Amino acid sequence: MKKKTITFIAGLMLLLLGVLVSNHFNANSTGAHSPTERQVVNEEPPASAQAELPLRDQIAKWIVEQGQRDEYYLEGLSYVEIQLDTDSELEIIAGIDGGVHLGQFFVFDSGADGEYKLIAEKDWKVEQLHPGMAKDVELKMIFETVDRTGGTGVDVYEAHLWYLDNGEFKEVWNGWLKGRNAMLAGSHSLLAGSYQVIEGWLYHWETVFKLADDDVTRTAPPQTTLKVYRFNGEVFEPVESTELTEAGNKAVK
Ligand SMILES: [Ca+2]
Repeated sequence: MKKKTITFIAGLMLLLLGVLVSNHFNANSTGAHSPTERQVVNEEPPASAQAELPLRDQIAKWIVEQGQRDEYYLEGLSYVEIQLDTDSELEIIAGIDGGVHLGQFFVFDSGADGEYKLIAEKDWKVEQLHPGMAKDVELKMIFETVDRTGGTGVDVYEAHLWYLDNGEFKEVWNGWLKGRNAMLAGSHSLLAGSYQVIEGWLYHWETVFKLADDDVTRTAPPQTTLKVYRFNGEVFEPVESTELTEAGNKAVK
């Protein structure tokens, strides 16, 4: 009987020891889970942490969420923050450079809720995102963006004039600054263009040189044409040449 009692007590002690050791390991293993739980949390950061993404990543996200296309070459993304209108928030111009004549142009405006909205998406390949020459026409700040288009044997630089009106992007004029055409033998040409905006009128000149197939030899005297536009409160609309002729006749008289 004594031996049985000793065995029973020893067994009880072993059991107790077993429970203690088991609790100890459970406590440790619970501790070991903590970092895993933190990792899971890290995979889905709270909204406040998402708002702290680098701006370039945020812009890429807005383009994917708000853009018209299914896919974008986001590796070619660049942007500038810039003041384009009369509200104090900066607007954002972004561009995607997808190759020689491929690209997109975006303008984002900050809404009343502080969220940036995509207000313009154009298939323009823009080599300089910072817009040029803001013109004050009827108190509207008008900007210039030059887009490079073309294809095989054709290379065109086209100016686009635009402004923001209460969060709306409005293109008011477009015209060529340069055009090289070497697509077909016997009809190569070079176009050089320029424009000026003066007191609500826009003057656009184009000079065309016909070239031999070597793209150097001029085969005819250059031809220059002038087109005149007047701002109608919305866009620059062409002024009829008869109207200009009548004005010219009056000036001569
Ligand atoms: Ca602004």
